[in-house]
This record gives sequence, C-alpha cells and structure tokens, in this order.
Amino acid sequence: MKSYLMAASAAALMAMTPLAAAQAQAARPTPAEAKAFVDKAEAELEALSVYTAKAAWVRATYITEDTQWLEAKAVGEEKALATKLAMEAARYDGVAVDPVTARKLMLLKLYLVLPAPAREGAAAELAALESGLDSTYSTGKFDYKGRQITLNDAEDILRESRDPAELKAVWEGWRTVSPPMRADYAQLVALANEGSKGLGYSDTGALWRAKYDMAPDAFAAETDRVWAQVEPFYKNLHCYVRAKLNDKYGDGVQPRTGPIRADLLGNMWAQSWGNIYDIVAPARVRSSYDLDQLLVKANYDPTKMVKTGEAFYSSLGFAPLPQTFWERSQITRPQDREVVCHASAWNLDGKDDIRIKMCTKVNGEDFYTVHHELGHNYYQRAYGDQPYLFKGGANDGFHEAIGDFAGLSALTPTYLQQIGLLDQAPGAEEDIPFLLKMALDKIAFLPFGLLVDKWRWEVFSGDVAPAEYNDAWWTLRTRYQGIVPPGPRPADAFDPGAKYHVPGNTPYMRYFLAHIYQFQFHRAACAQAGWDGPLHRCSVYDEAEMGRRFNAMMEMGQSKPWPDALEAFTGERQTDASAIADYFAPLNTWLTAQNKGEQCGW
Ligand code: X8Z
Ligand code: ZN
Repeated sequence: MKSYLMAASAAALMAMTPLAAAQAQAARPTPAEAKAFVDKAEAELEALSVYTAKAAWVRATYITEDTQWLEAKAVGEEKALATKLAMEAARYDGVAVDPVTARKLMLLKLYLVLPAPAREGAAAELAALESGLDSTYSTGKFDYKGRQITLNDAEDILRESRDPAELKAVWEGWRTVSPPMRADYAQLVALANEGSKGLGYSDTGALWRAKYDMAPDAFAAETDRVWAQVEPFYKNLHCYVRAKLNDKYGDGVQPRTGPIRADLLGNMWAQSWGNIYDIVAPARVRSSYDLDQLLVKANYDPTKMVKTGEAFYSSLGFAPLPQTFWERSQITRPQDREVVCHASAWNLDGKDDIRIKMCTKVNGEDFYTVHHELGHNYYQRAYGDQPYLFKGGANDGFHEAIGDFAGLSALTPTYLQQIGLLDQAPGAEEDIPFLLKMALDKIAFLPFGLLVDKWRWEVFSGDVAPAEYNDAWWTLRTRYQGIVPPGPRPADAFDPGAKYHVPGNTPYMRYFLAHIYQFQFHRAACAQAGWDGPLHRCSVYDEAEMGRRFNAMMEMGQSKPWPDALEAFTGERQTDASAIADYFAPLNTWLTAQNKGEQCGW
C-alpha cells in the first residue's frame, strides 16, 4: 500500500513543471524534520501537562464555580495545543521515519479523549462542558425521606436495604440528577465529533477504537469475540441469581423468568453484584467469613486500608509510596466542600507526585478499590522514565488491570490470614462460596463493561440521536445484562448520565478488557511463582521475582504495541478469556447443576 502511494506521488511529480516539482520536493518533510517536530511537540505538551493536572486536581477536590473555570481554562489550552499538533502530525504521513517517531506521531493524533474543532473558541467551549458535566454529576443530590442525599448515601442504601420499595425509590431518585445534563452532553458529542473528523476519524467513537494497535473495526470485532467467549457463563450466573431473587422477593417483585430488576442487585448500576451475596449464598455450604466484618473487627480505618495495599505491592518489590502521596492524596470525603468522590489515581508530574483520590469507606469493596487505584499509581511510577508520549498503559485496559490483578491475590483467604485479618483460612469446602462471591463482581461486570461504550459508539456515530439516548441505553442494558428498570422511565430520563464515566468522559471498554487481562496476568504470575493448585487459591503476595518480571512489563509503558507488553509477562499475544474461564471453572460446573430445571435466558 505504502509503495503504491509513493509511486503515485512520484508520477505526480513528473507531470509538474520543473519549478513546481522542486517546490513539492522541498515541501515533503524529511525523516529528520519529522523527528524534530515530534520532539518539539512532546516537549510542549509535557510542559503544559503539570499545569493542567494541577488545575484538574484542585477542581476535583474542591468543586466551585472558580475551580471549574480554572480547570476549563487549563484544559482548553491543552486541547487547543494538542489539536493543533495532531493536525500538524498528519503532514508527516508517509514519511519514512524511525519506529519510535512513527509511534509518537500516532500517539499524538490519539492524545486527546475529546479533541476540539480547530476553530477559535471551540476548545474552551468543550473544556467548559466537560468540567461542568463532571461537576454536576459529582455534586448531585436528591430528596429522600425529607433530606438531601448524595450518591454515597444512595449506594449505602442499595447495598444494604432489602426492601424493594425503598430500593426502587433510591434507584429512581439518583436518576433525577442526570436529565439536566442531556443537552450539554449532546453539545459535547457534537463538538468532539467535529474535532475527531478534523483529525481524520469518522467520529469520536472511531478515535477511541483506534487506540489498540489495530484498525477500529478490528477492535470492535475483538470485543465481540471475547464477549462470545464469556457470555454463556454470564447467562448461567444470571439464571442462578434470578432464581434466588425470586425465592426471596416472590413473583410480584422478581419473576422467575425474563430480565432481572436492576435495583435488586446491590449496586446502583447493577454492574457488580457482590453486595447481595447474602441473598444468593448456596443453601448448604456456609461461608465462614465476611471481609466487611473482618475489617471493622480489626479496627481498620481508611488510611490503614491504603497502608495495607501499599504493603502488598512492597512485597512484590515495589518501592514504598513517597511521603507526598500521604500528604497530598484525598483518602476520605472532606466534610466542608464538594469533591469528585468517584475513585481515581493521579500522577501530577510524570514522576513521583502520585496520589489517589477516594472517599474511602471501611468495607471489602473499598479494600479492593484501594488495590485497584494503587495499581494505577505503581504503573505510572514504573513508566516514569519513558519519554512523555510513552507514559501510559500498554493500552488503557492494562492500566485498569494492574491493580485488579493485585486485588485477585489480596482477596484470597490465604492472604487475609497472612496479614492477620482472618484467624484461619477455610478449606476447599468453601471454594464454591468464594468463587460465587468473586463471580458476582467479576462475571456480572462483563456485559456492563461491554455495553457502556457500545452505547457511546452509537451516540458518537450518530446512529442514536439525543431523543433516543435513553431508549438505546435500555435496549443494550436488556440485551447484554438481561436487566430492566424497576418501573417505566420518565420521558426526560437520561440514565446513562447517572453513571460517572458518561458525564466524566472516561472511555469504558478498558474495564471490559481489564476483566479479561487481569486473569491472564494472574494465571501467568501464579505459574511463575510455581503454583500448581487451583487458580482462585493462588496469592502472589511476597513473590518478588514474579514482581520483578511484572515490573519489566509495567516499565514499558506504551512504548510498544500492547501485544508486546502482554507477551513480555505472559508469553501470550491475544486477549483471551480462557484464563478467566480456568479460574471460575468449578463454579461454572456447579451453576449448571443448580440451574437444572430453570428456564435460563431472558
Ligand atoms: O471507575 C472505576 C475505578 C476508577 S478507574 C474505580 N472502575 C469502574 C467503575 O467503577 O465503574 C473500576 C471498575 C469499573
Ligand atoms: Zn481504574
């Protein structure tokens, strides 16, 4: 293909006057010019990045009109610069540059999540919409029983209440926060699409799908291929859980066939179901411990949870977190101001200024999330010596999978016993309860992880217009997750806007990928540690040699195509669900037996 294009341009040169041909020759940039351009672009973006990150941090940890303005100004400048550089990068298409420069040119074009149109004022407008949407979501409250409650409060009720009327009221209440965001969201989509087209992508969805070292269409096909690998297992879990919900609530609340009512699954978005373990626990086998209770009994506080997470990584050979991590992180929700509570991990200077931002509660879910967030921080620090444009995950799914991989070991009873949380690790008789708990989070998540961006891809491509946002969302929710809302949705509903990553503009396919990769990492790590028992019993705590090899993959950042990084640690080059299938195999067999006589599917 390349040589065909070169031949065509050589022919064009020959058809020109000698002067025009000489000018065209002069205009074609040399590889050295391409490299000089990339070096300069990289330095300019790096120089701006600390300013942008600090403005974003301040807004996220202190939401006011003023901090939104400051963030929008900084992000607008970065957008304008990155958009200009990405368009200039296109001038070097077809120039025979070295592989490092070629990769950096590609990454320059993919730099922004939401590129802005090049015209005056558009970058600032888009940045203001982004800051505003994220802030509206994060400060959202609604009236419940005569008091204004936050998402945190609402999540507590969904986790703990077993009263269907209360669950429905709170589930619907949280979704009154999003309708005012719909018009701004539609405007953001229009602007980002215009920006993406300016960079040569058909729409923003195509830009997002271009970030995986393969053609955008090939990536979409990959996600469908992997989903097909795990879908039968999800359906098995769905069938079992639905029967248990029917046993508990009766036909009037949850029928034994058809989709599941979304508010009964213990989570605001029905994306992980571990909180209703009590409802679905196997009848005959008891689970001897509950991590929520162990943490409370052992007097854990949020800082102790983070210190425990740090110690896990230290056991793998990672250096302790810097003092500034402790001084600058937001570990609990401040009482005197509005913040973004949705958990995240930050690196503000590309080196050691790593921080987490959480509203940590003492429970098993947040114990896990601490390991997840720290994974981001250790990854950021590991690739800190890479040039600026290579500072990033091998792909964004890798970034999400590092901490999840650590969490898989940190949740094993063996590890909980090692750190003194559990007196005695249970025997093999508790394997099914343990695997069921894990599946309620990991397997239940898969269709949700897949569909959020299926919805956004349809929105960005224009297949779904703003008036159809909500119906298209529920079509996907029912098709992939087999769930329905607890009652009819109002005409103005904007339910996708009630999930952080939509107003927060964080791509979501990364989590679907991470739920596959983390098991590939786990399987490879356990093999390296010489483990020959069942995968779900393996903990890699204290496996420093394995940690060294894991770090070697992490240090690569995004300097190489992601299959190279995957291969460096696992020897595999494909996204492959056989590892998650191996991990859960005994549970899948058990579920199949339990579901005998049920009409599975919906
Ligand atoms: O957003 C997150 C992390 C921050 S990167 C807490 N996760 C997704 C979510 O909460 O929806 C982790 C799992 C999926
Ligand atoms: Zn994450």
